[in-house]
Amino acid sequence: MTTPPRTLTIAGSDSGGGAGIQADLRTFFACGVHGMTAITAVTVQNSLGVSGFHTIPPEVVAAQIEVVATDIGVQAAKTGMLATAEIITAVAGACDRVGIGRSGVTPFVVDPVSASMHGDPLLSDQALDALRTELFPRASLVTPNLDEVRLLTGIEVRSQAQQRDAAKALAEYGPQWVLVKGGHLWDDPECLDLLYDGSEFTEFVGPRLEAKHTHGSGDTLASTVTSGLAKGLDMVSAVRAAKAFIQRSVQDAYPLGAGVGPVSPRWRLPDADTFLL
Ligand code: PXL
Repeated sequence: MTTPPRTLTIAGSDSGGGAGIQADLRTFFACGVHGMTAITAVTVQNSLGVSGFHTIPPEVVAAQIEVVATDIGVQAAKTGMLATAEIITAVAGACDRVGIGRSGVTPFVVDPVSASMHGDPLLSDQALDALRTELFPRASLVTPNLDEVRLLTGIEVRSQAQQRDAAKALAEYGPQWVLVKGGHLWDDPECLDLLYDGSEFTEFVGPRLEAKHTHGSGDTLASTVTSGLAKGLDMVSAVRAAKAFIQRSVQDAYPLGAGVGPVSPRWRLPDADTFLL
């Protein structure tokens, strides 16, 4: 057997198995890459929300990145929940040392996770600034949803035209590409994800799916893009593939507990339900 492309997620654990590290690893597996983890925080979480979290010391986060990169190698990396400014600074330093991000050769997807879908904070207020100034300039791609756009830029997006303004504002922080996800533009009958490279826009339009169970959808999208980049796809192709992947995974989401269930890539394993029976 040959070794598959390797991807690294720098993110938090979701004890309920819906989002975060757990969603990323599931997606990496479904996309045919070997997933590795630098865990930043352990959340105490079920389908109803996050009731607390414990952060990992910044130097331990950095060390996780460095040991896997120097031995196993990383073809593309992503971030999820980073929790604190100190962790973000440690991640930026470790990524520079191993060539992840724009100062190196390894594509780096920064998903600026700031809160759970229930509104529970996953990032301290001081950390927003660190995200903008320390990670965005290193990012190959940033993937904010509209709530994150508001926190990061102050722009309240209510139309597709304002989505373009937001992409331009975010590009000022120095990422190579920006993907402004339109899923939270609830009145829009379609769902536009807008990709911007600082000069040109590429539109990815899909139907607005009536979905109750969408936990982990942002993580799954970013992990799919990361997998595509690890396999050598260009950014437009990786985002196009990821949009198709997340649409299908939202359709396959399942109920879990009393709250919100996770999106699921199990459609990639058609016989999983009957296997072992
Ligand atoms: O879906 C965003 C997210 C990322 N990472 C962790 C989370 C969540 C949402 O709840 O808990 C650890």
